[in-house]
Parts: sequence; structure tokens; C-alpha cells
Amino acid sequence: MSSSPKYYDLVMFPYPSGNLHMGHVRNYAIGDVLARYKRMQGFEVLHPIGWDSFGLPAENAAIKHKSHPAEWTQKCIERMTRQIKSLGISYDWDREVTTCKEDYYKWTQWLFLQFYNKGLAYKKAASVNFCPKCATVLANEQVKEDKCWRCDSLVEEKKLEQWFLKITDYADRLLKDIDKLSGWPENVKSMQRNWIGKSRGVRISFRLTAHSSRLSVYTTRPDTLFGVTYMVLAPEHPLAEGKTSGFTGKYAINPANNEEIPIWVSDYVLMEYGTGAVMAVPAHDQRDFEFAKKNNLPIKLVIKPFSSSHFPVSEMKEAFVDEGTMVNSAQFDGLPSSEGLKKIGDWLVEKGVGEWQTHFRLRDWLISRQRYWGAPIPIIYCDNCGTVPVADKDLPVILPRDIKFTGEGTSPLASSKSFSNVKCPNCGAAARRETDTMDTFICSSWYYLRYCDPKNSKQAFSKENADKYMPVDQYIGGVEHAILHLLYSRFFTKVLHDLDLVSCDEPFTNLLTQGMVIKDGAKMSKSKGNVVDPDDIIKKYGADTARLFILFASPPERELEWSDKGIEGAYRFLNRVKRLVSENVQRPTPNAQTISNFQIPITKKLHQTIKAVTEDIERFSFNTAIARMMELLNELNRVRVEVGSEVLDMFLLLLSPFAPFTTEELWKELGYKDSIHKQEWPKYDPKMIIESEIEIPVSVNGKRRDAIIVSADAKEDQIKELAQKSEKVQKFISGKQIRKIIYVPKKMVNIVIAG
Ligand code: ANZ
Ligand code: ZN
Repeated sequence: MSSSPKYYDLVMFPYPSGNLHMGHVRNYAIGDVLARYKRMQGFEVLHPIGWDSFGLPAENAAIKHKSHPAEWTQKCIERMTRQIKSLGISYDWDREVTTCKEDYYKWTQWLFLQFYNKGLAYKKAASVNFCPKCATVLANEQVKEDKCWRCDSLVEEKKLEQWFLKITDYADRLLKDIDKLSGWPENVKSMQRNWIGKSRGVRISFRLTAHSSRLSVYTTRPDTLFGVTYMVLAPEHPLAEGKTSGFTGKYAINPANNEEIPIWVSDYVLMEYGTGAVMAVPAHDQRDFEFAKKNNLPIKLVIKPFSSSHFPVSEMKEAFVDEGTMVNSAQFDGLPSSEGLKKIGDWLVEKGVGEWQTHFRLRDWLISRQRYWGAPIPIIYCDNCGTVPVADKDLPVILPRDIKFTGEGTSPLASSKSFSNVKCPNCGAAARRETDTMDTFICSSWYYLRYCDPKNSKQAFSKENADKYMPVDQYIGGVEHAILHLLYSRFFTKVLHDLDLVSCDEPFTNLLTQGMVIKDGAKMSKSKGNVVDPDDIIKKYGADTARLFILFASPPERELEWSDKGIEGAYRFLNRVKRLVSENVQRPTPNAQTISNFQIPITKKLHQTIKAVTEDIERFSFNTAIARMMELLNELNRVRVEVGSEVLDMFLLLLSPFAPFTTEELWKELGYKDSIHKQEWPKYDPKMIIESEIEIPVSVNGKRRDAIIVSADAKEDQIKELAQKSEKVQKFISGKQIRKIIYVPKKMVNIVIAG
């Protein structure tokens, strides 16, 4: 066992689309500099790669090319592997994981069953988003403005029995633990907070006028209770009795003032949130305001702005949603609304018609996909026994190959009789397999754990190996995954922690979200015709040029504007480095005279560069790190001395994480047998960093008379003595009584004399 500290450097694994794009190159270049740098610092670095290889695009591509998704995917993986290798990314290929392979999805299925056994996976009928073109159910987050995220078709609604993971059980912890993530960007954390959407409010029970049942609503604004002018039910609400919109003919009674209020139905109220019903306050809620205007419903003001006394409803162009002073609210009039909110809430609780509640916007995670290319959900349905989980020994439930791809209909697995017909493992009766597959976000919610123990055939991963590397020290990827992938991974880690499968309960200590690669002001994309193919760049300039340019052009979090000039610049820099080495490698070691005259300043510059580059890499400021090396190179060329071997060695070592091929080649040219990538990261000599001498002005009674040159680490006494010995100063002080000598460190000496 190695005693070196571990460092887990993770990049988001790619979807094997078939081609590396510049976004990948940027992602991997960043991760690779870090991996090489940490290795040279003596860390045991885990730097793996794999393939997020289930999913719709492969299925669609296979349909289009009349091949099988497995073959299509394999080809894509081979091509991208070659591309990644040509970039010199130092992945540990022994740990490669491929989510669509049996040795991986067996454990995805096993993990699903652990969730199931813990009551965290359940089935329910749900209206789902259905994309008619992709013929599949979409998760809410895959619907963008009523359209399919992939093909832009208008999404329809459909009712189906679906599997869900109970992420809502973890909502509170997922929210609270965001505070632990000090190594994550603030914007990602706030996106996660908003997505979880904690809400504090009151559930209020309204009596109905001609009905024995009651109507409950959830509101975050009990301070507006006196301003309720109507109620709204979701179309699925039982009291709507099938009505999809309009007035129900029913009335509720406001517990605050016993007013009768009409009950309406509208789809702006969602059945899944709160109670599926709202008390509408059009004066103070914008959606209610618009609905009231459209349907000619009354608007009643109960909060007015702190500053204005004149605020007529008739002049309102929109709802007043801010805090203000309460009006038209009986005994609560005159209170600031924030205070009224608490008072009315408590008052309703006292009256027995209210209850303070916390709700989360986060919904349970719908994981059923009516698609072929995914991990089959390991469940069997038996008429005698009901829902029966597949036994561990029968895993994996293998994805059958005898499926026809048409891209139409639902659940392609149902078309395979050999797959769906099965004997019940309990009673032996004829039974059916679940024919849905799992959302691929499940595969990517635990791959970082499999990397810790990729060859384990007995377990998803051993706790020992997981604990050895987890949590990930640095995760690097696109900000487009800021919400779902990261939230799901956090959820998985917490559940697996609770199952005692891993010790940590947050997977990613530090997160870096890299910016996009753009060209001519737009994101590189085929449709815009502004794509630069990494292969072309590598062929023309070599991988090191591509890496160097990408890392130099902009800090990782920012957008990177592609520039042909920049590429040329990186190329020239590397050529100058090569020239420097070949010009100096033949020369004899400089003699002592040269060293004292020239080597010291350049050695100093070298050590300052080591310090700066090290600090820059630590904070991912790769662009400034490269700039420092460029400066050093300029300096070496400028002084035109015979460069000592120490300087050359160190320079190459600093450059090696950025330009691994070039530096390795030059390292060999310098006569070394061992790889440059197995060397230690250079250390700077602190003595070389400080400027060795400083100039200090000397005044007599406040008037500057001279300046002395002292060594930078000279002591105060020495400096005061030197100041008095100065000839120019002597003229003013000799024979005088010295009252005191003031020394401002490194700034000045002032000698105060009598008279
Ligand atoms: C009265 C009210 C007055 C409201 C006001 C807001 C402003 P969050 O923060 O998201 O929890 N609401 C409750 N359940 C709903 C549902 N199923 N579908 C649509 N809207 C629903 O928001 C809670 C607020 O959203 C609730 O507070 C309710 O409207 C609405 F000046 O009640 B409020
Ligand atoms: Zn059975």
C-alpha cells in the first residue's frame, strides 16, 4: 500500500457521441494539468475516464444507421479513445468504466434494488411528459418551455405507471449540506438551493358553504388572508369534479372574516404541489392578478407600500408583491406585513384552522424510460406475488439483443417475448418483467464510486476502496450539469452513506465549472458552422499546441474564444523552447565567472517563476502560469548567456504538465533516461525569492540627505549604524547630539538631532 496522500481528480465522463469537441479538450486539458502536477508533488492521483454510454442519442443513431446501439456505441468509444490518447491526457485506462456494459449495469441494477429495499424506489401512476417524436417520457427537467430538450417537439401529457426514486426524503439534507460545499462556486450552490426550493408557510383549512368537506390550501403569505377574493383548484383536484377550468359553482368561507369566496379551477395550480389548491390574492400575487383581470374577479388591497398613502386598486398595473403596511385586515391593520404574516399564521393555528408547514419544490425523481438503450429495471410482476425484485444472483437482467428498432411506440423491451416472459422467482408461476429502462442519470450518479474499484466482480465497489479515494478532491465539468447530475450524485452518495457502503456523505469536495468554447462570438456548433475539429489542430500543430493554447487563452471558468492567432502563438512558443534547449544542450557547463556575473539574476528569475507557477496552478490560473513561463523564456533569450542545466531542467519540469510531449522529448535530449513525468515538482529556494538588497533613504531632522544600500535581511541596529556612518549624513550630524533615530522598516531612517 502506498503511503502517499491520495488525490482524486475527476472530469465529467463523456457521452460517446463519436467525436471529441473542443469543450471536451478543454475539460480534459484542465484535469490533466492538475493530475500531472499533483503526481509530481507526490500524490497518489486517481485520474480516470469512462463512458456515459446508455441513452437516447445512441438509440436514435442506431435507428438512423440501421445498426445496433451497442455496435454504434463501441465504434464511438474507440474513436474517442484514440482522440483522447492523441491529446496526451494521462488517464488511468485500467479503470475505464462503460455504463452500457454488463459489468457496470449489473451494479446499477443492484443499487436500484438497494433503493427499493429501503423504500426509496416506488411505482405510481403519473401524468408524464411525452415527446411524440422521441416516443418517450421526459423528466420535467428535460422539457424546456413545453418542448423536448432534444428535438424541440411540443410535449404532450400522458398517464403511465412509472418508477420514482424518493429524492424528496433527502430534500432537507441536500439543502442543508450545500453549506458544507465551500469548494463549490456560489452560482452552482444557489442553483441547487433554488431547485430544491424550500418554502415555509401555512396550510389553511376553509369551510365550504354547501358541502361537508373542507378545502385546504397552502400559502406562504398568510398576511394576505383578508385579501382573498377567490380560490383556485388544480384540474385534478377532487372538488373540481372533472372540471378543467372555470367557476365550480361552489363557495368557501374565509376564516378571517367569514366572507363567501367563489371556487374556480385552472391549470395554473399544480396538483403535485402543496394541497393542489390555492387561496387567490390578486392584489399581491401576479398570477392571481392576471387571472382576476381576465375573469373579472374582484381585487382587494390588504398591503400598501410603506411610503405611499394613495394607492388605489383601480390604478394597479400589476400585483404589489413587496412588504408594506397592512390595511383592510381588521385587528392586524397598521402592522408591517412581515409581522402580520407571523401573527395571522399563529392566529389561524390558535383557531384550529391552520398549521405551519415546510414544503419543497423538489419532486421525486421519475426514472422510468420507455426506451431500449438503458439498464433494465430489475423487477418482475407476478399475479400471485405482486412486485418481486430480481434476486442478486440473477443480476444482471441482460438487455436482450433481439429487438427491432423503429423509434416508435413505447418500451421496445416489451416486444421481446424472451425478455418479458419469465417465471416468478417466488412461486414459479408465469410472470412478466418490467420492460422500462432506467434514466441514464442513474448510471452517472455513481460512476465516480466504480472508478475506485472498477474490476470488482463481487460488489459495486468495496467500502475500503471507495473510502481510499472518496470524496473526489476536484471535479471538473460543464455548468450545464450544475443542477441535475450534481444533485442526483449528492443524493446517491447520501443514500449509499446511509447504507454504510461509503463513509463520505458528499461526493465532490471542490467543483470547477469550465466556461464554453466559442468562436466568432457563438458557441461552437455544427448548425453555426463554426466548429474547429480537435483532430485537425492536432494534425497541424500537435497536441501540446492545442493544450497550451486552450489553457493560455482564458481562465478555466470563463468563456474561451477560439483564435487561430492564439494557436499560432502557442506553436511558436513551443518552438522557441525547443530552440533554447538545442542551442544549449551542446555547450559546456558555464565557468565560475559566468555564474557569478549572469547566472545569479537568471536563477533568481527562475525561482520566482517556480513560486508563481506553483501558486497559479493551485488556483487554476493556468493562463498566468503560462505567461510566467513565457516571461522566463524571454529573459533566457535576452541575456543570451550559456544557460545552466539547472535552469533548463526546471523550466522543462514547470512546462511538463502543460506540454507533456514536447517536454518529454527535450528531457531526453538533455540526456535523461527516466521520463520527465516521473520527476518531482521543482521547489523554489526562498532565499532566491526575496530581493537581496534594498535602498533606504536617510533623513536628518526630516530632510533627506542620503540613501543607503543594505541587505534585505539587515537588522534594525545595523541599518541605524550604517545610516550614521554615511559621509553625506556625517556632514550634518557630526558633533551634534543625537536625540533619537527613527526607523520605518524598509522605508526610511530619520535621525533627529538637537538644535
Ligand atoms: C396566497 C398568496 C398570496 C400566495 C400572495 C403568494 C402570494 P412557494 O414559495 O413556491 O412555496 N401555491 C401553493 N400551492 C400551489 C400549487 N399547487 N400550484 C400553484 N401555486 C401554488 O409558493 C407558495 C405559493 O404558491 C402559495 O402562496 C400559493 O400562493 C401558491 F400574495 O397563497 B400563495
Ligand atoms: Zn409469484
